[in-house]
Amino acid sequence: MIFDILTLFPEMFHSPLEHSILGKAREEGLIKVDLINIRDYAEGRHRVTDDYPYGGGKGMIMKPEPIIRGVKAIRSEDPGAWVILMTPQGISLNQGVAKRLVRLSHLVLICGRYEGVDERVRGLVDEEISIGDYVLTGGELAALVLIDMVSRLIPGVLGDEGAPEDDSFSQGLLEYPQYTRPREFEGRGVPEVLLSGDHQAIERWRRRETLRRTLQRRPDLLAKADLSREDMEILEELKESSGGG
Ligand code: 6GU
Repeated sequence: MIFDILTLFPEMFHSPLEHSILGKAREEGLIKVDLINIRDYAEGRHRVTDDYPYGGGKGMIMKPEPIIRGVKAIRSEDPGAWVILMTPQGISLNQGVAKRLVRLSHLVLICGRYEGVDERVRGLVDEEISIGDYVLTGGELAALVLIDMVSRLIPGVLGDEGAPEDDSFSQGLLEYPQYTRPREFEGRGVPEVLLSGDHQAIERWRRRETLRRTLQRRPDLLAKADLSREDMEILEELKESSGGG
């Protein structure tokens, strides 16, 4: 998977892409991240990339020409590149969107900054993506979130670190509680069943805790989840024992 990043701040990407799983994925050639400075496509002695908004108002707007030139340069090499504008006005990124994007081979992420991007950039992108209903100072952190989410879905990237199928959200539910050594810490133990060696009992306990946690914290997810008859029965029990509702 190739990620091309169009940004005014390529340095913001260095550390997150150098370490841990993403660093290893890059070393192994499973992902390739090219950082492209939008300023390199700006013209004139000062290579200006932003300007005042027509009609007045606060803040600066990113000029269209440098971004559009950058995108055209990438598309001239690979007409199949999928171009995404990172903006709070886009569709919300979630696990389903990441699963769709991982099927593509070349993503181009445009990171908006300042108060916005000239509307004419919107005309040439394939889609616009936001990472949630809050405001960031720019699209760089959002692009990193997207790269991380998509990369870990590429076969081989996670290795022994875990299987994406077990994650919170991949089945539309929250993950069950996990414990490691020590067996007792500051007077708090580990649930007995996890020490029992009874794998069936452990699976049942984990499913129940997954359902309990999702019911408590994210009941909205239960409506969309793929639940068995047994799951439904456990949920009814959990609702009764927590005092109805
Ligand atoms: Cl993609 N950009 C900015 N600036 N803020 C955001 C965002 C993106 N997604 C959520 N908030």
